[in-house]
Amino acid sequence: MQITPQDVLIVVDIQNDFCPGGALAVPEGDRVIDVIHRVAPLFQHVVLTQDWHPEGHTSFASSYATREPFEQVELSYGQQTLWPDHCVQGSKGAEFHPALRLPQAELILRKGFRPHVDSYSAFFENDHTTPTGLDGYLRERGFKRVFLAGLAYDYCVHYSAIDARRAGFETIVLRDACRAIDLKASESRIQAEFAQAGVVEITSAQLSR
Ligand code: VGL
Ligand code: ZN
Repeated sequence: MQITPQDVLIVVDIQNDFCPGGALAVPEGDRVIDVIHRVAPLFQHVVLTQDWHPEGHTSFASSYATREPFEQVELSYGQQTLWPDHCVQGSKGAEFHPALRLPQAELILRKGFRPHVDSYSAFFENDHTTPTGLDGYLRERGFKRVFLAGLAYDYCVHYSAIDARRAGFETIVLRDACRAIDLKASESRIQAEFAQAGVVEITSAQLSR
């Protein structure tokens, strides 16, 4: 697949807390970094996302007296999984992994900063109505295709891909440049959803300039 100037690579949440040793570590999360470094030079445009929660965020189990991480709660906008405290604004865990080197990135899109709404998708928060502004940005920049890489495959990458497609972008997930929090539970369901939505999955080796 040949990269054009109307393509953008969106690198999702390569932050310390999502990598081994972090508060919400994705198994082998740091392994995507080399893959991303290999493909990024093919792209003329790169955007980063950063999960960016205030302390006491509504998605943190610690914000509730009687809840544990990975339980579900019912919030005003529907079911929400509770997580260990992670990616707290200004913390070490919220910083990009120190090995990540993409100084050419043109935008760092922060999400999840509203105290009472979580945001898996880089386009819409979990209430499915509050936009992050990314759609408008990409549209105004004239991009037609969105390529996604990063963490976590089953959350932020998954929901960002579905929303990118819904927003009208051709959407391609670089499968080997992603890792999941819980792949067993989710991989076949996500792949069916991608197929249904028209999101394409490829491996990074299929890219060329
Ligand atoms: C994410 C869980 C909680 C993600 C963010 O970026 O995939 N997952 N916050
Ligand atoms: Zn989060």
